[in-house]
Amino acid sequence: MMKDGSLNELLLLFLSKKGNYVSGEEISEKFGVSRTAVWKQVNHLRKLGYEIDSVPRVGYCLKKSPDLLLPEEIIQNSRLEFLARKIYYYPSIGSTNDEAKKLAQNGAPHGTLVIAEEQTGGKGRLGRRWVSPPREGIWLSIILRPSLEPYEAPRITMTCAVAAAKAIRKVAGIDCWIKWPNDLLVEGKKVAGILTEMSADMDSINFVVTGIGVNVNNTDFPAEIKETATSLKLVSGKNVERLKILTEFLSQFEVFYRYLEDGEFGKVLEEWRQLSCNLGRRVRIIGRNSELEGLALDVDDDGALLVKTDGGTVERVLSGDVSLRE
Ligand code: BT5
Repeated sequence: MMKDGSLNELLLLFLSKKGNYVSGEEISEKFGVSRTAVWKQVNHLRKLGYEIDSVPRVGYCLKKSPDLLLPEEIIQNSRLEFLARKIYYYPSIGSTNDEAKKLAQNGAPHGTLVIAEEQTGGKGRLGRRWVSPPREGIWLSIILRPSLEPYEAPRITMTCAVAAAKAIRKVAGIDCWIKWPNDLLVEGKKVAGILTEMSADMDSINFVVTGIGVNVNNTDFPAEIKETATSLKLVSGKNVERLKILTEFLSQFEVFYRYLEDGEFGKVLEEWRQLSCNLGRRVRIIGRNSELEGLALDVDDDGALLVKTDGGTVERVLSGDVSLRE
């Protein structure tokens, strides 16, 4: 009934009949296992936090799920096409991006998801740390095999940002903004970050791993990010269902990713512009070896930020960290 790596069929059955009783006999017949084996599985689910009623001679009834990001929950609660055909789920892992890269190198298909309840070595850009405490946020990587040129890869980060900002707005009802190139902000603080990594040669992409971390129910952050980070719970004052944010994000991602693949990136760009908190504002961009200040005019097809400097020239900035000025 439950082998490692495969879906838990009993959980799928309970989820599909949530709130209704299913008899132990029906379950043991369906899966060809003993009633005791069913009982053991039910207890296993209870240990995970599932509230399951059992009434003698009537059966079992799933009353409440614990908001875990289990593959069965994602499948049951969304209608996805290319994402989530394969989902790797870990209660704890170093970094979902690192795991996804390994899986991709070993041939994992387009759309594979890697999800963890906790990351012990979550990564930001340039080797920075990404704080990823257990069950408080969404720590997810998506393996993609896009038909894009390597220089077009930043489009994937933009697509991801649009999908995440829209999902947060829709599910949590919170004004969420995109800060170029890879942050999502709420009330001026960072609520999510995106890390896109790529394996490519000169003119073709082998695979892309796009990782996103969203602070959902965090109530506290380590000292070094206390002033700059926030979560959906801190902003809304209430718990937000991670599973709802995740499934909405995945379905938005499918919609916008399709535009990207169909040569309609303009549609993604249009949404990105609407959701951007940079455009029309003064920015200071700190690159690896340089700094630049000016007015953020627009973003182009390749994800570059166009900045009008005080000298009047327009610079095309491909990467860096932005601080917003007045
Ligand atoms: C990012 O980098 O914002 C990309 C974060 C990507 C995280 C996801 S989680 C799933 C996947 N697996 C991974 O290992 N990573 C991806 P960057 O722009 O470099 O920002 C990093 C900086 O954000 C840090 O130096 C901190 O200042 C701050 N930070 C760290 N953890 C944070 C958090 N949970 N919330 C807000 N800010 C954080």
